[in-house]
Amino acid sequence: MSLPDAPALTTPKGRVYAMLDTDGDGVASRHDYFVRIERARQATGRDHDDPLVIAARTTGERAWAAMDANGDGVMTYEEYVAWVDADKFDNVCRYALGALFDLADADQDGALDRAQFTALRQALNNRASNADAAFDALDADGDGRVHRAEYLASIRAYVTGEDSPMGDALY
Ligand SMILES: [Ca+2]
Ligand SMILES: [Ca+2]
Ligand SMILES: [Ca+2]
Repeated sequence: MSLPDAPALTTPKGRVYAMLDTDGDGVASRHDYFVRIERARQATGRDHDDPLVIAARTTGERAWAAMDANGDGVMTYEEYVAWVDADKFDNVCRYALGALFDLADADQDGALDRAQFTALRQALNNRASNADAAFDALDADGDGRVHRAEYLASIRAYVTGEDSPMGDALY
């Protein structure tokens, strides 16, 4: 298996892809993808049959099926770059990302506090070193909470290459 070109890891899509490659072997596999959901389940203390866990798996299955179009269990970096765009984010990714956000939102009010946000990021294989910076960037009004819509909008802007001040902090 060939690793993605090193420069790719400095681009938004390269960084997202690196996050999706949970075991770091250079290729995002189906196993990598669902390990992230399972880690989020464990980190948020939810049961396997929790409706939110089931929703995360269902939206995850849908997203993975779209990303791994040829169904070989692997989404190469080239496949990911060719696939992801604003339309895919709006119709596929946002549901999977939103369902993961909901796992961490213990009181289901649509916002995460710093501890919940950090735990979710770590479970999803985001870099731990910038968790505080990411939270501060997303918590624009400084009320100590990051809202679901802001979270999704920020990731969308980052992945689709729009100007995103918190993109670097997020990933
Ligand atoms: Ca991998
Ligand atoms: Ca594939
Ligand atoms: Ca909440």
